[in-house]
Amino acid sequence: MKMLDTTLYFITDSTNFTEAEFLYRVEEACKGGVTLVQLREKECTTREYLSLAEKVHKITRKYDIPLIIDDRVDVALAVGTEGVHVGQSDMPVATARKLMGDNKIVGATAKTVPQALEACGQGADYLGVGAIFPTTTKVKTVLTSVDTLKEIVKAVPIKVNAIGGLNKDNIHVLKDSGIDGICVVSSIMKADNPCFAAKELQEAFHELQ
Ligand code: TZP
Ligand code: MG
Repeated sequence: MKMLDTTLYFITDSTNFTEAEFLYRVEEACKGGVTLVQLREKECTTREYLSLAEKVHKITRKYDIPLIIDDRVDVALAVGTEGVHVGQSDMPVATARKLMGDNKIVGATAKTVPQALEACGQGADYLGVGAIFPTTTKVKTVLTSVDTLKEIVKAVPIKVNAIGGLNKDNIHVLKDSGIDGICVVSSIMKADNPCFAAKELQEAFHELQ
């Protein structure tokens, strides 16, 4: 049985950090109560991705938090992480599912109801929907309205997380949207204190329920 708590889904960004500082921040986020971690690297070589994934996996395992690899099924399989996340221009969910097997977590990005239905039909365990707000994180995305987010939540039986520009002071817009959790990069990655930031986000999300 796959354990999947998407309440506070932390997506990493190592840009502008030394490896030591990056790993320290990931560990602090784990201590602060994130429920899922995604390693998201856009610039590095495969060798570097593997090496970093192994180091991050060592940390997440210590806290019993599933580690998802963005985009790269090969890296996820090689390191033995708990899952993979695919976007609309990455490998289709059905292919990722076939390669990963039924016991691993496969997540997908969806910005519309048809995309959500397709990903769900192909075996996705959860969806990341957004960007809800403009983001400072390097990503090719467009804004998704809270109304579309709500339609997606109603359309699929799997977990749905909101993503994009989310912080403790703006997630109130997601009240009554029916989402299962939030995905954040900057609010934890760039926080003065990532552990405290994770705790505050957990509290803010629970206040919405
Ligand atoms: N997909 C849509 S928005 C986004 C991704 C990966 C980045 C979210 O980053 P932040 O810093 O939480 O806005
Ligand atoms: Mg991708």
